[in-house]
Amino acid sequence: MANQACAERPAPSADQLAWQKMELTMFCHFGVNTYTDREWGDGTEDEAIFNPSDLDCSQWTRAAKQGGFKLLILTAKHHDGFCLWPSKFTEHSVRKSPWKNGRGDVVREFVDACRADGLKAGLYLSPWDRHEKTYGTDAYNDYFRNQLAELLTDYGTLDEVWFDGACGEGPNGRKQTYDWESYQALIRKLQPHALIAIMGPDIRWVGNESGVAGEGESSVQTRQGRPVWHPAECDVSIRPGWFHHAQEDDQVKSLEHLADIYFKSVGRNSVLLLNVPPDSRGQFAAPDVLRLHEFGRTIRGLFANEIAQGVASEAVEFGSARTFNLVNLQEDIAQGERVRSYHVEARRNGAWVTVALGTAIGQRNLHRIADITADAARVVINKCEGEPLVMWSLYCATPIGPWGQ
Ligand code: FUL
Repeated sequence: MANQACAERPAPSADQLAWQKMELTMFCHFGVNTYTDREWGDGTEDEAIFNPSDLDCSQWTRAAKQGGFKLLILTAKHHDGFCLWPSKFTEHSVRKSPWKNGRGDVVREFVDACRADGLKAGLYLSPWDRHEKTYGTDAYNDYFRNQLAELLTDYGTLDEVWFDGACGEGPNGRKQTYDWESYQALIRKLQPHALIAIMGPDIRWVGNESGVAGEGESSVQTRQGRPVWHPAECDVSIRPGWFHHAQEDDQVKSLEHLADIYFKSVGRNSVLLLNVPPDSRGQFAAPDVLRLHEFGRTIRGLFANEIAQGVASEAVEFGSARTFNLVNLQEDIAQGERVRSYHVEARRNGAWVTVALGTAIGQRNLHRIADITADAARVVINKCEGEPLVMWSLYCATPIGPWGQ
């Protein structure tokens, strides 16, 4: 649960804090849709179609690491109801697939690969189930809790459980009343460190699937009239679809687009959840792997040439004129968010000019600015709740994507 000790200024729980500091997380959409070439299955898919020719989850984790990603989330069950693990509660799973003669378990291979590579693991479990016959009745809530319990008990520590709010009709044409409270209580009991995303209290959907947070995105949100810590997550796919479709292999987002997403998510105090879908072999396709390598190299490169760093309102003298085009600001969010308005100034020819401005800072704010040559810089805090706990740094980066607008 979020630390609500100070009602006026909420702060993250230790698990939320660790999650926010990861900044880069990855979604992996994989399942029967990978084989039917669809985005939403209808629940009538034959289990036999799920048959990865060469599943290699360590290929996913290697590529994720190269890209700088710290946590991966697998779609254990999507809306079609097909389970990537051999659930005891349904026949509609890998158990009925020819893959590994029905003895395969993608969830197991996934969590093992994450741990072997030092990455955190999370699972997506769709409450909407278009296959399960009990869907639309009370019995489905038991079914769903049973499946959750399997996943939360049999696969070691999980760091995130991701629920979307999709609630369509099941195979009987009925809709389900989800018992969210009981799902959440079960997660808290069985995996107290797992953060509950979207339909849960720990992680907030940013409100679009383009990977873009609002300027001044704040982790402090009002719930029932009270301020609470509810940080934003930006989910977006590296491709047009969430699942792999071979005909989209040439539509992997450009490096420029991904860099822009980085600045508009991580650079706006949010966690990026980038979807990279394995193909029918059970591996990331070559263009995605290449892009992840490029992305990791590019993001690391942004911060390679530091010009100056300072804290709060201190003015830092460079000693000589230096050129910079990237401003990084961070708050010590363990103490909550304090800054509510700031601007960044540089001294050029003896005069201070404003080069960037913003409202909330939080975990990180990044500003891509036009090259400026100056001999000193400072951050002016205009509005702050208490003492500002701000660190800032300036870089001379190689611009990528939209810059300085
Ligand atoms: C949505 C789903 O309907 C999409 O298929 C995808 O899984 C996305 C992340 O969440 O609610």
